[in-house]
Amino acid sequence: MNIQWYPGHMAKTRRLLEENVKIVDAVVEILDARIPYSSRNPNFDDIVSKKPRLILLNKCDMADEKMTDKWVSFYKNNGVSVLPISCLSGFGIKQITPAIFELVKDKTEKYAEKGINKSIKIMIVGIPNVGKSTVINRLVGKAAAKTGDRPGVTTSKQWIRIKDGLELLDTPGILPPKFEDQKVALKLAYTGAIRDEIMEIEEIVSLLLEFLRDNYSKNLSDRYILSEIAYLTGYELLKKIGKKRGCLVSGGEIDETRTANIVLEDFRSLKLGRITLENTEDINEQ
Ligand SMILES: Nc1nc2c(ncn2[C@@H]2O[C@H](COP(=O)(O)OP(=O)(O)OP(=O)(O)O)[C@@H](O)[C@H]2O)c(=O)[nH]1
Ligand SMILES: [Mg+2]
Repeated sequence: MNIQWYPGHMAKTRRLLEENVKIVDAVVEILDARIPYSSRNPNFDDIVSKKPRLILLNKCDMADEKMTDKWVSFYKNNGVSVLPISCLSGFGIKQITPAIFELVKDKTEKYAEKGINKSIKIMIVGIPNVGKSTVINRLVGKAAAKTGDRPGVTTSKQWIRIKDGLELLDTPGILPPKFEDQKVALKLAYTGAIRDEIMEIEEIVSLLLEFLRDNYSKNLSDRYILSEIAYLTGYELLKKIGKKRGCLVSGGEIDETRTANIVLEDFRSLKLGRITLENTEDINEQ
């Protein structure tokens, strides 16, 4: 299996980020709380390295609460400013603006000394579909930026002024040009950062089922009313779920593609519960 996606517009976006980083005061990087390691694009470290940075772990409403706490401590212990948030529930949203001003404190103090009245410019970056535009809309209090439940919704830059002397730059999501590790690519596929059309869905969902079997077995067996799943492979689990759901093609065979789509949709719509796909302890093995 090989998941790869780097269309031409991503190279264009990289240039856009490189040009605009020069004129911003700080960068807010948005991650998906379900994959706080895999949703980091290592390229951002090169592009935005010289600017103060705040990390937002978005979509906390979908992630395992205990794991989110662990990830927040992990980043804090590594000296990174981080806030867990949810655009859906509103959790943590009020803390974002103060955290941004804390980040650029030196600059605003200098402005104040010199009597300069200049707004602070922030660039929002992140891989596709993590909620960059939604965070901006939350902060501005209206639908100023286009959002959507698929990767690649924002296609160019857009400056949005929010109340407190802050201007935010929305940017398109970009993935690294190459996935060094297919495990990372897989998690991006589950969470919707990579277009579904390019994936071998039965295979990737079988692997998701193995992860759930090992880490969230109760969620899995409750959802599909399964028993004794510990020794089943992901593919066997897929077949079992297909049978339970009556996903059959003519001739009585299980419709694996349809079943895989059901499971993926259940995962993405929280029907399997709040799930975090990676642990702070795993990342050394990545
Ligand atoms: N459950 C949940 N969904 C969210 C949250 N934030 C954003 N979303 C959803 O995630 C999807 C993607 O949001 P966008 O804001 O368009 O993501 P983006 O990062 O701007 O994506 P691109 O512009 O394609 O790179 C939308 O369906 C949002 O409604 C959140 O905190 N929780
Ligand atoms: Mg967007």
